[in-house]
Amino acid sequence: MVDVQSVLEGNRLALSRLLSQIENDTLEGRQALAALFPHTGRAKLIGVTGAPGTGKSSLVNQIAYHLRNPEEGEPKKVAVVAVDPSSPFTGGAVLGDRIRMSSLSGDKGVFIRSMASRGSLGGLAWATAGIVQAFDAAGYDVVLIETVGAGQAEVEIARLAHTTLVVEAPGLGDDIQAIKAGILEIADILVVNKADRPGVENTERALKTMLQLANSTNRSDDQLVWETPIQCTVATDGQGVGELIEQISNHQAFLEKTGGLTERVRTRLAAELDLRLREGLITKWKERSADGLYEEMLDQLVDRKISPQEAVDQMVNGGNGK
Ligand SMILES: Nc1nc2c(ncn2[C@@H]2O[C@H](COP(=O)(O)OP(=O)(O)OP(=O)(O)O)[C@@H](O)[C@H]2O)c(=O)[nH]1
Ligand SMILES: [Mg+2]
Repeated sequence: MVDVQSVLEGNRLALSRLLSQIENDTLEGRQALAALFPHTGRAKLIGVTGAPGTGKSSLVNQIAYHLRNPEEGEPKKVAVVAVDPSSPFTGGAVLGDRIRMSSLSGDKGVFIRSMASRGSLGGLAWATAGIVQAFDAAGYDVVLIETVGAGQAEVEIARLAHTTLVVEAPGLGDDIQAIKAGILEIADILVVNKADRPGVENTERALKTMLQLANSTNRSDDQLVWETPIQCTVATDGQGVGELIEQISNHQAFLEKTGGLTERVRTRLAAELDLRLREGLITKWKERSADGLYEEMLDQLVDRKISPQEAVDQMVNGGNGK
């Protein structure tokens, strides 16, 4: 049984158990998340994505360290979710991540969870959403979500975040193949990491050009447009990380001022509501319809006797007899 009260009180063992339940999508995990939901919505969610090896984990480590040891104000409680959908190739990297995070080990104000992909990528996106909610309810002020930016699932996961950092590095980006339009679109802040390496200026210039192109086509009359900043960092020694954190605060202030935060949260929750509604309706339909009807429809589709749309019309609007 998941001890919801202990999770709310910040008990790490209870939280850790809950995270496993969520990852395995158990009934218990779902029930606990439902009980915790009223206590969510407080954490700041920061997505960190980008091509493999650009330094995302090192950067997350640095950001977490800065938030734990601020120059002024109270240290923040920080949670990290590292999502690794390409685990067959980088199975070792997850462990590597943990080691790289070691400057934070032993710090009770930090909780790190690595997730490898199992089952569908879509499932991974929803499991990540659940894990983020659990951290939120457990009182973590900031949740950093690291994904390797490549496919749809990563973009879905990035959509969870209030502020998304897209991390680039010199060398990879000279012809900017690493940046697809989709990934640029989700960037609230572009980070050029490994700024100690040659070619930083080229990468920065190329990104600037791409941003200008994107902005000139997306120009709205709205004065309240967020101009995506480009921040150079060296994640191995922390250069530029203080400035990056400032940019993150600027973005969050911008979202609050313009109502964008509410809008993002609403869009995200609508996506979750749609997904669960679909799931619920399909289950209900199967319960109520005649045995074998679903398979029968599927057979007709396979034989090309009926189109998927026609099948759904029949299944929803009649023909199932109940
Ligand atoms: N020179 C230099 N090396 C860096 C910098 N940041 C990270 N690295 C190195 O780059 C390598 C990859 O760093 P990670 O932080 O694991 O990169 P990642 O993007 O998380 O990698 P994946 O999760 O495997 O995609 C490591 O050897 C880091 O030490 C930097 O600013 N400068
Ligand atoms: Mg990593």
